[in-house]
Amino acid sequence: MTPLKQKLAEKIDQERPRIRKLVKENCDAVIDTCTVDKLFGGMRGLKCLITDISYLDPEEGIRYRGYTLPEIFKKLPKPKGAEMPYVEGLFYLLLTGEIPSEEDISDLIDEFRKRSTVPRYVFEVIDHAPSLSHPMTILSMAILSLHRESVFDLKYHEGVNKLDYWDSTYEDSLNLLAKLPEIAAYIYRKLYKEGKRIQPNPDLDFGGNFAHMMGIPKPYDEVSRMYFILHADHESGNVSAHTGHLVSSALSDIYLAISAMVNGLAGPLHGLANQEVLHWIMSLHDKMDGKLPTEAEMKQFVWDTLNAGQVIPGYGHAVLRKTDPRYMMQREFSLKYLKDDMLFKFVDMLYKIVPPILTEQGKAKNPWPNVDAHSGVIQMYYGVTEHDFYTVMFAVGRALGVCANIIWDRALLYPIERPKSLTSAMIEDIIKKK
Ligand code: NMX
Ligand code: MLT
Repeated sequence: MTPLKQKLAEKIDQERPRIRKLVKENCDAVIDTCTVDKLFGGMRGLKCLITDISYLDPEEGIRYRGYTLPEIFKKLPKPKGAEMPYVEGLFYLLLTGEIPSEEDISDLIDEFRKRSTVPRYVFEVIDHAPSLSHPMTILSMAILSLHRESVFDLKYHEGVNKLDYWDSTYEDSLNLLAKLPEIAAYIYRKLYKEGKRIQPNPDLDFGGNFAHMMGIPKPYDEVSRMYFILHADHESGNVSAHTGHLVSSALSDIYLAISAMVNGLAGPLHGLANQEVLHWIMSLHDKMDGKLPTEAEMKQFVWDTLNAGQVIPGYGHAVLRKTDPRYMMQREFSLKYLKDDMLFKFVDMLYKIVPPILTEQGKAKNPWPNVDAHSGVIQMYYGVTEHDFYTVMFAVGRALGVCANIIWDRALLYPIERPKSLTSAMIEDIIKKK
């Protein structure tokens, strides 16, 4: 057993009795109640999911295993001379709750390297995707095609003990994560760079290798590390994480679950918002003919979008009630490296103009920007000008958190998810009786 798997096995042995006791001794304790508002309102805020991997505070933002993002970026080990930490280190933290040592990271880099060979048929799936397929559709199909490699599926059909489900899920997760940077980068090269594949460099880390296979020189490796870490997890209730959990709760393997996760992320109210933000900003940029709009022109542009019955992409959030710290970290990065970039200036203006307008309109509960309001301009600055690709990178990052969650779901033997539904007439009846 590798040191990481060994550590995980020990943690699982500690956690299992704790959770069993918690449930056994408190099975009737009330945590939340489901009101009609929550029932018809997309279960907003309903406390009905569990994860120990991350927690989203409405005011503070995300914590991974108890650490804020600034703490994560400070504490996790970095490649020599780099500003951004190893993505491998983040995965180690999400999985074990511990900050890894340099040695732990080099073991994990090695593990990923051994598992990184992408089968030929995956490239063929990408090559033969119907023309005009969105990159997220192609990513989902590529991941789905790997289903035949599942170790979990094999062991399950051989008749494995349920206490060992996590073990083969861990194998599947590492096998998939090791391949994702190359799959994503190849989708990019196939769609936008005449299909010219760049072979992986076995000496590089997760983020560094992705940048290399995209064909973009340094410091894009730093951007990739930052991007994957920022997008890795956002507790369990968001559509992508919840979908991954839900699908895997049927004991569907990691390939089925992560492919489904990708499909959820591909919606414009979720991860696809990063692409929408760039389409939206570029429509104004093109109209302005290279000039920065005045404050009045920018305000008009925002109001025109709202008055057309559309949302302002990249603004608002179901849980957050302040500026997303993931936005702030990207803003700080941009102020350091691209403060004179024209598109950054658009984003900067929107940061000042949109929240008061959304507040004046009085609908959005959170008028502040989320992660997607910022990520695209950084990508544009470093040469990834194809907006439709941005959510693919979100998906690579998100897979790290969702895989860690699914491994723990299996370890703690969380059951198949199956809430109860009612008809609307039954709800009217319940209310009448009250
Ligand atoms: N622009 C215009 N209207 C908005 C916005 C916005 N950015 N955000 C919320 N509203 C509206 C919303 O459509 C709803 O209108 P109505 O009453 O007519 O149905 C009303 O304000 C109340 O919505 P909230 O309770 O504030 O937001 P909710 O929790 O339902 O939705 C989002 C959260 C994120 C889906 C929503 O804020 C939104 O559509 N934002 C724009 C898309 C976006 O940036 N999504 C990315 C989220 C982050 N991610 O990566 O997933
Ligand atoms: C996410 O990162 O998943 C988004 O911010 C959406 C959410 O948390 O609801």
